[in-house]
Amino acid sequence: MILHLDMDAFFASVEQLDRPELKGKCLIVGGNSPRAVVTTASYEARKFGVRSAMPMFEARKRCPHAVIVPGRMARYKEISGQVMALLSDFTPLVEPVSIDEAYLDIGGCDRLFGSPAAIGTAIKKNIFSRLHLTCSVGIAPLRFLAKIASDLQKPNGLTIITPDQVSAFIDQLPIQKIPGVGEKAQEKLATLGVQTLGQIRHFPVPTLVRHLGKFGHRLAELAQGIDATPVTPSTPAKSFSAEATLAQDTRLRQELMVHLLRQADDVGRQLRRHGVRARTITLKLKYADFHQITRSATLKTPTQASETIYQQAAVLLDPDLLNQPVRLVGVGGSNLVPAETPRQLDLFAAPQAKRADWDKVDRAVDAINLKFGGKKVEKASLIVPPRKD
Ligand code: TTP
Ligand code: MG
Repeated sequence: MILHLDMDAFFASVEQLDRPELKGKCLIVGGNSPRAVVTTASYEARKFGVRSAMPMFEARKRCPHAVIVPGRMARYKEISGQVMALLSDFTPLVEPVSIDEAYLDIGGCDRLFGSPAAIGTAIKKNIFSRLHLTCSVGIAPLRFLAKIASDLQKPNGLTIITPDQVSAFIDQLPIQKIPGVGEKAQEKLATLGVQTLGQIRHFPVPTLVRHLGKFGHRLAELAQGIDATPVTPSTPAKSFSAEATLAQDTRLRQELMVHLLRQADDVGRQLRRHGVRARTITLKLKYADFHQITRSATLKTPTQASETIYQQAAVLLDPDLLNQPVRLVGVGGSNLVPAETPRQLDLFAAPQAKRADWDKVDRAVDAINLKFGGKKVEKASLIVPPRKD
């Protein structure tokens, strides 16, 4: 069985999570300029007819009391990573397909978790209790039906199509519900008198191909209950990095160091989230004339500690490199090894007692930030002091 999961009103729900005063309210995520469109809207706002991709002026007309907030992509990506990590607790066969949806092959999960319904319920429960967000889940023997099913009872839905329901479901399935059938295909199919997927079976494949190209083949297969697309887990990352284009070009090392501190923090968090350590740390600089250099160092002991990454990046940022203005700075960790690999102890390092255990510090900070959402704990040196005026 294939499970498809899609978060409910994802960006809007994350905003309501981080700003509880917006819970239960009409909320629109999107720009505020005259040409802006709605990115997404809370289900409360959808009751007034607000939809993704609608011009903002139209959305405002339909729902004048809605709160409009700009998007925070970095935060949505962070939560998306947490959702995907949670899913991989159930099976390694997780294929993320967008920021808020994934397919899981739950074929092998039944011994551990029980029936497909039990697995779907457990996943929903887990996401809600750990991330305080709702999602909708569809489960079916075929991948395309799982996707359609997840949409049938949104929000907070769980829809299961059992093997013996597949044939009847296909017969009555409106053709526009099939992923990939856009307006054009729908028009062409209407000229053939096709309204449901079941009706596709009345046509020879060459006729379908003549009208729809390659997609005709695919529709013919789907109509027969064949969808061979496997769930393909994403290939593990080979490196993690963070970079920033500066508001103003600079030659000041101190200024670049502040960026490196933030970026090392970010890279460390990514490494820890993925359960890996980096053996190689790379500094990247792009100069005002756009030429770019990198400097790398290989550590004796692979790390996932933000502080170690920062210290190494600082060593790499030789003052000689700053003979011309810099427009972009970044840091990366590569040459990854699983975090559980036993580490060679550095026998000649400074006595352990005198060094802070940065691994522990990082883990505690990650846990607090995961629990409370967002960056509740940050390095003091990254906090901008309040202005006195
Ligand atoms: P969707 O899953 O399509 O929408 P959604 O999660 O907001 O709502 P639903 O409950 O119907 O699933 O998209 C996921 C996120 O992707 C969405 O929150 C915002 C973003 N998005 C865009 O940026 N542009 C778009 O046109 C759409 C549809 C979504
Ligand atoms: Mg969604």
